[in-house]
Amino acid sequence: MAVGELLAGFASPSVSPLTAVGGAVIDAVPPGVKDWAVSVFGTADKAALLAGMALVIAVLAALAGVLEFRRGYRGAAVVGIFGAVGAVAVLTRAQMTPIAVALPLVTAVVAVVLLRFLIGKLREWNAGAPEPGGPGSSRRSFLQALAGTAAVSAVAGVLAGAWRGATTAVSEARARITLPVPASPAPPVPAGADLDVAGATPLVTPNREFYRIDTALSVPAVNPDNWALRVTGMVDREIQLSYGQLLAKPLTERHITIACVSNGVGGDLIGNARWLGWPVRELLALAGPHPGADMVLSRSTDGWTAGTPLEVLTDTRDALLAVGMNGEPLPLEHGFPVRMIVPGLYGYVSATKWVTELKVTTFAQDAGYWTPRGWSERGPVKTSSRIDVPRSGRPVSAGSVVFAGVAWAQHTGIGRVELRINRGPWREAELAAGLSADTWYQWKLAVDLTPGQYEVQVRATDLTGKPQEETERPPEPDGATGFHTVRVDVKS
Ligand SMILES: Nc1nc2c(c(=O)[nH]1)N[C@H]1C(S)=C(S)[C@@H](COP(=O)(O)O)O[C@H]1N2
Ligand SMILES: [Mo]
Repeated sequence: MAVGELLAGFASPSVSPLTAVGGAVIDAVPPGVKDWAVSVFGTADKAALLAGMALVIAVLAALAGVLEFRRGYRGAAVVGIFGAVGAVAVLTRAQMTPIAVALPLVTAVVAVVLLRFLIGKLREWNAGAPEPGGPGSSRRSFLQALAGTAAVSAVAGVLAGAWRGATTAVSEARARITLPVPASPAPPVPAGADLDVAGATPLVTPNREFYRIDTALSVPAVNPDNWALRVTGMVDREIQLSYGQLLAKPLTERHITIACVSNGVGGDLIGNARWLGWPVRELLALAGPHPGADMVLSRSTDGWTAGTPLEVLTDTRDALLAVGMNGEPLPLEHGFPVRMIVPGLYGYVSATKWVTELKVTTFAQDAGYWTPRGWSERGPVKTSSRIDVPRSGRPVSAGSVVFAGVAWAQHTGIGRVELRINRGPWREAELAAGLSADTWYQWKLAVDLTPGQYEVQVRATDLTGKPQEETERPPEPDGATGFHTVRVDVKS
């Protein structure tokens, strides 16, 4: 169990095997039992649950030992079932990830190996056969194996606990933060920006549903009290900024849509949030970049880097050192305490989470994390559009069928969205008001369809009249292109 918890600490901070089973138990017990537990144990209810789980696990472990001793693999079967129950518990969790599902199974495999090893030693002792190491040596060997197992478990358990403690401390520090009121608030959402079509993508993505992409095996736990940002490299003055100093700056709040370069046509690695932060250009103006510098290499606590063109960070757009997301401090997964958000660029060249350094440099001298790995040095977001309803392959009834979705042309704005059916003529869709040129726009179009199969495609044109690229290309090296196509099955 300790090994499983330790692995979870690194690979799956929000759900470990134990917290998944505990959470599933909490969800499954009837409200009456929950009320009873709270009334008996008060705020120690979670500790009581964990103690109860420890008791059940100890009893099951003893049972597995006895069964395995009597007949090989019976105990292993008990452990296997236990691991499967853990995996099912993880599947019921909202924070479920493939790694989190695998961990109870890994835990069970470790437990079976240990069980078979220890029972083997016990059998040797119990057999009363001549002992190669002299009398009492098989007993000693069993006890040594047992003590070794206990010691390794204790170390793994303590490490897992320490890691969890660090994350908990950062979560608590985050909960105590009150974000300042922005000096420049987000412009109000224009009437008609939200077309409110059932099943369509919400205009602003809730934090919980926001896509997450990063290379971090464990979510960095960065305490805001120890956080500092350094501006280094080709600057007149190096700058160091604390979290408190950052919050004291006049902050700007804006709706900005960010997208991942790996987002395939029609994909969901894109989200729109209201970000609160300090404009990066103001920080850079204090540092004074040298002439000749053309890139800012931003670095996160875990060493990940992004190379952003200096001009994008110093022009009039709202590139932010962001501290807030939809009115809350950044969630840990989305870069707490501070990240970069740059309108118009894919995340891999701009949106550094857990950012701690901005190095002013040149493209000739430095490269961000993904550039030597085959991705383009520059990553402007390509104009694109998506059909969200009806879902591809889902049958709909004949008559007026409402198509709806989103379209984005970062930092330019969307001028027009059109649909075509079975490669027929393009028909213009209703385009909602945009929140800004830096966010996606909603669109919808009702089309009369008789029963049959249809292929429906969408195309966006930006406000300068430039249509999105038709040629189908994969995300690598600088973003996918092509029209999103859905197949609709219209029933009578
Ligand atoms: N520290 C760090 N920041 C990072 C990344 C990363 O791997 N490490 N990935 C980037 C990429 S590729 C994207 S698309 C965005 C995603 O941000 P999100 O997870 O908040 O949606 O974060 C960017 N910031
Ligand atoms: Mo990305």
